Amino acid sequence: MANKRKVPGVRNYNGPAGGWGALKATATAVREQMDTFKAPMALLRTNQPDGFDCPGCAWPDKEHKSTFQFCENGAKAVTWEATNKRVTPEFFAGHPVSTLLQRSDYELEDLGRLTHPMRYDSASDTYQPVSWDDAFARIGEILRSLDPDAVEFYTSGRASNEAAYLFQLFAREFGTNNFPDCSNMCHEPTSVGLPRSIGIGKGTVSLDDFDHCEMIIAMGHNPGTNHPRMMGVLHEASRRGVPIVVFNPLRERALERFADPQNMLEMATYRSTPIASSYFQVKAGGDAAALKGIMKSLLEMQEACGDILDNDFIAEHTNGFEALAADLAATQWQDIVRESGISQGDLEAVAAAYAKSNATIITYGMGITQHNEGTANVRLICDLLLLKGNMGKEGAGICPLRGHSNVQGNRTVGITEKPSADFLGKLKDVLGFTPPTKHGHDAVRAMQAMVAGDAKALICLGGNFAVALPDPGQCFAAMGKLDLSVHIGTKLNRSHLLVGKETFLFPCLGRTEQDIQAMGPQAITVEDSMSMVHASMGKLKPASGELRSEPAIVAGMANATMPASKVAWTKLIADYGQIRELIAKTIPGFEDFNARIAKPGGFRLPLPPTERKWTTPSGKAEFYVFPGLHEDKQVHSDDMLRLITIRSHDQYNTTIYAMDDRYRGVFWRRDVLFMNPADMEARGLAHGDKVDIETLTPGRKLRYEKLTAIEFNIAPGSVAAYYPEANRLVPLDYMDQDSGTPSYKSVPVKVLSSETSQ
Ligand SMILES: Nc1nc2c(c(=O)[nH]1)N[C@H]1C(S)=C(S)[C@@H](COP(=O)(O)OP(=O)(O)OC[C@H]3O[C@@H](n4cnc5c(=O)[nH]c(N)nc54)[C@H](O)[C@@H]3O)O[C@H]1N2
Ligand SMILES: Nc1nc2c(c(=O)[nH]1)N[C@H]1C(S)=C(S)[C@@H](COP(=O)(O)OP(=O)(O)OC[C@H]3O[C@@H](n4cnc5c(=O)[nH]c(N)nc54)[C@H](O)[C@@H]3O)O[C@H]1N2
Ligand SMILES: [Mo]
Repeated sequence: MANKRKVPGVRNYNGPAGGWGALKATATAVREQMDTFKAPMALLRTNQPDGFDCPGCAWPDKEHKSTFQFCENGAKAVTWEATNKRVTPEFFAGHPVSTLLQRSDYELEDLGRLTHPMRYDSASDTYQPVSWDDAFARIGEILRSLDPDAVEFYTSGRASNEAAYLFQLFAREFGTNNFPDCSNMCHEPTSVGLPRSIGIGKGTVSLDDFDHCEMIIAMGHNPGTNHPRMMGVLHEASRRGVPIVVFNPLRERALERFADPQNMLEMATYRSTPIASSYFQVKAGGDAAALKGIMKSLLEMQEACGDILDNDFIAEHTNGFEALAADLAATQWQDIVRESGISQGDLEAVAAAYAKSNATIITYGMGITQHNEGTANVRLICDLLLLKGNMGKEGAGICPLRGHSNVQGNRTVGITEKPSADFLGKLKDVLGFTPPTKHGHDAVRAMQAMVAGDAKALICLGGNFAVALPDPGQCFAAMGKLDLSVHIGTKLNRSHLLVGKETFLFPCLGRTEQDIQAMGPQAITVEDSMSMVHASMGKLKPASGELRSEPAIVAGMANATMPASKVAWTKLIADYGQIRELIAKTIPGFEDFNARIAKPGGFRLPLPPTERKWTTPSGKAEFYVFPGLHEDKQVHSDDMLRLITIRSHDQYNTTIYAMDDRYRGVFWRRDVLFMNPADMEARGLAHGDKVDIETLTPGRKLRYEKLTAIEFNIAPGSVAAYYPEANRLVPLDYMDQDSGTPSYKSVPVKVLSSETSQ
């Protein structure tokens, strides 16, 4: 690489993750968004027993007492919400929607917080202020004229349990189970796969388990950026000598080396701690093959020397071992090596380390779920854990890293398009209306219904629906066909500007802000990645006097839509404790909800697998057989590469905080394609060349032109580009059939030099 051409904004990053760079970035986030006197108050209140839950990620804290002030990306999430910048009615009056659409996603959100309820006026092509009551009345009028199943109710995972619970009551009393939500693009394979294997769609480990584990396998997640508070746990485990085995196509710096900003010695001496003890650059979509290889090797070891598997556990607690063993025996090593991109020797070494460990945790993220075989991947992880009884044992278990800070809670309180009969029965008994039983739409199906013109209205409790989904060419146009769209948000984004016949934009309180209702200040609750439920109380003065809370906005719409509603909306809003009473009566595990959140740290929802209880139909944990290794047989092309879409370090999903990706060495730009040098050479490309990318799946022709190809340490055969820009290459119907989650991390593509392609 000595004589590599210089590419503007691209350079090697040689330091560890964390360290002084993280402290500096925290200070910059504060300086650019907030008053310096307000910032310490906000940051110090984050994840404290009487403060608010960090809107950054769903990683838990011990007794909800975090060392948050050192989490760089948490600080970005808080300062971004608590910014001094505002988007006022005067601003909207001077900026027609068509001109705002010219701005980048970064520029749109950086305009600041929304301050007033607004309604789109097509004559002037501007958003105009509207009173809350007039807006609610008009929305009610339109909704009443529609078939309930033509209305989509989207949830993004920042909404509180209370807001989400009211949202699902509104939709179900209105008459539909159409609940597209961000989880459908994220951890749905977990929600679908885990119940089939172990009876519940949630992770089984607690923070304490990390203190007792003997091995960690980290698959397909980038915690230095997306779950920075997890780095403390990995740092600690590494210092204890726990092997940490990483599977990731990209060399992610935080998984290699990390300097803990709380460790005085490391900070003072500029030292860092290695994180991964072994780093395997699996091919995009190659995890199923890698997992099968590790398991095949374990069974071979068992045959050779016995005493490797936990046979008592397998006999007492599981079903289906023989079928799994037969499938693994029939799977050939050469196929495993080809599909995973990892040698037989390496997979055998992982199996040997795993065999030795008495307690193993497997952590995983989007690198596992966002594939055609996402659900199978999740279930294969379970298989590997079950073979050695690594469930319901201290220091062991499965640890999905959830995305949005309350996405797990939203699902728990009823945001699902496939509700159980039990839950619907409880709603009927307690609330007195008959909820619909017909299954509704998830995120992709909701968008497909909009594209087809069958869905007429979309109500978004947060998020950036059209930008988060694949194929903007279809999604953006479909937004314009709607009779009604309603967005509840904190900051302006592109989905808000893709207006329909009538569109309303409602500004809401953020998690950091005080929420005062008729009965006084209100707390909300959230559930973290480890099923801990706790209260969160905003402390900052709201960004504008006109803001309403999410529960109040949902209740306002529901009241105006259903004058004869059985739900006492106004009473529920006066005191959120009343909403929690309803949750306690209709959702298992929430008994004494109000009393239990009074305790700092809250409480843990029931997780039967931690007691080796399996709520599957058979009453046992189920081994799963994944036939074959390959994820799709439709695409054959010798020069195919698999495209991974990833988050930069300065981004929160579709929210772009700034234009850098420090740990990957990319600065002030996002228009790059990360490539393996050998793949570049094979295509006659040099570092810095412009390339055009084409999707190879049958169907719509998807293209992204003039990205700058850069050499990166990424598995051969895999390329990576930033989400959401690269969504123009992801087909809307290319997904995991079990869960409906788009294959955002393994799109078959062809990369051509821009000079030669046409
Ligand atoms: N600061 C910040 N925090 C966040 C978010 C954010 O955008 N910014 N988003 C939140 C949300 S909603 C979510 S879901 C999580 C996302 O957190 P992550 O799960 O960490 O998500 P990604 O950054 O999309 O990518 C994960 C990693 O998977 C790897 N990968 C890609 N393909 C494969 C594969 O085939 N196999 C394997 N083994 N690895 C692969 C990529 O190289 C990358 O390192 O973070 C949450 N927290
Ligand atoms: N190509 C590709 N696409 C992906 C992914 C990928 O890895 N690759 N990841 C997928 C994943 S994991 C996810 S979770 C989805 C994310 O999809 P979404 O959840 O829909 O998107 P976000 O970018 O998180 O939403 C940002 C908007 O939320 C609003 N907001 C922020 N805070 C609040 C709040 O407190 N209340 C309300 N009401 N609104 C608020 C703001 O207006 C902001 O503009 O994207 C998915 N899309
Ligand atoms: Mo997510």
